[in-house]
Amino acid sequence: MKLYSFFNSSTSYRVRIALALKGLPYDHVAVNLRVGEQGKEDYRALSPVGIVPVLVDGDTSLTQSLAIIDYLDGRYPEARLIPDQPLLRARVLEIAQTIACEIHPITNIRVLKYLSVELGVNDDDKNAWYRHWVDEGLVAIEQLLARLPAGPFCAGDQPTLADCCLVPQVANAMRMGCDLTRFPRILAIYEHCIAQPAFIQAAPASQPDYIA
Ligand SMILES: N[C@@H](CCC(=O)N[C@@H](CS)C(=O)NCC(=O)O)C(=O)O
Repeated sequence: MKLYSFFNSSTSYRVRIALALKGLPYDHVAVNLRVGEQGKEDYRALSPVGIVPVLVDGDTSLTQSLAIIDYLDGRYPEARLIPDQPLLRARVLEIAQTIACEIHPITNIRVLKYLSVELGVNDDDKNAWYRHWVDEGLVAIEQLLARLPAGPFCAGDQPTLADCCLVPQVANAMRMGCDLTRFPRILAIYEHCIAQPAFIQAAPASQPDYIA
């Protein structure tokens, strides 16, 4: 398998965690978002929207981190990241989609770039936008986590898709200077996860394209 990824991309980080938790080897292909490599024509043939990650497995090429993880879970079921049990599955998806559908799309690079380049929003206001939507999403997630089985991970004793999404979102929020002190559950899960070998392997600083 081949993963097109950028070290700091939270969506690439989601898939890297899933691959590491499943112990699946892959080749890393760096797509430098800082210089716009995601917009190049040959890359758009793989990712029509012009985003990372892209997973290539044999002749199959897939975009969208949640779809990729769902594919990996079906094709390489050890260890399962999206539970079978209907309610637990829905709860895990609830956390994942709150991040992937409510927070991430409006705090993504091209949205922030549009705010500053097209609408003339200054850096302070752009950062306020970012922090506002992250804060609102994390307030919801802190409450949603209380509905899941207690444990060191989002859904109890085993990592799931919810952790694959939560850890990169928290890492980004920390990098952007968000105040997370009101989210003790989220922080406890984050601290636990980042100490696990698979999460260390998937972290931005462990990637070959990492820039300090
Ligand atoms: N919904 C997509 C979002 C992917 C996405 O937006 N990735 C970001 C990096 S985290 C990206 O490539 N952004 C490039 C851009 O906005 O130009 C997924 O989950 O894979």
